Amino acid sequence: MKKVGIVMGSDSDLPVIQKAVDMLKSLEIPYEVHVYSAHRTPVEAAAFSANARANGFGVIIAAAGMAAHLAGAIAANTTLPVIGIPCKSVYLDGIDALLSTVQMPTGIPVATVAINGGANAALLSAQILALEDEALAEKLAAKRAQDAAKVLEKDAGIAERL
Ligand code: RP5
Repeated sequence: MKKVGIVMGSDSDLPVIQKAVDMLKSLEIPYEVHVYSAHRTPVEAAAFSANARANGFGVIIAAAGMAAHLAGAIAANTTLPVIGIPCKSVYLDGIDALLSTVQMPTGIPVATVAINGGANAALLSAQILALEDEALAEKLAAKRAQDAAKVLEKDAGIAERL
């Protein structure tokens, strides 16, 4: 199976990335995690992205906060699908990173998930890899069914209590 590359702009983004890592682990998807910044280490970020396809990656997740250029900078150097996670910082509740990540100009797409949406970034990358992997597609379908069963259990509990 191809790997998921996970890049965060700073180790302060780790709590968000941890959610993505946990989800990938639960689905037994191989991954690699790096701290590369679009601003502080632009050369390393570009090199990782430019070599990602040759290095066995199928999708890249890029998480950054504030003026979050990382996902766009990663996407600029690869035609692999790039999923951006806008991270919430202390000042603007993540709206700054959301707009920076989602508003990519035509030609260089970034699939942006919710602010701090680490788990969904992992699930979306799994769905992309599952296009060519029937066993993974079945795992994802089973997870959806389990999640739905949990909601229906809660529904029954609430109906009983109220
Ligand atoms: C961004 O700036 C990082 O992705 C992080 O979310 C934010 C703050 O970085 P630190 O100052 O905590 O390293 O580039």
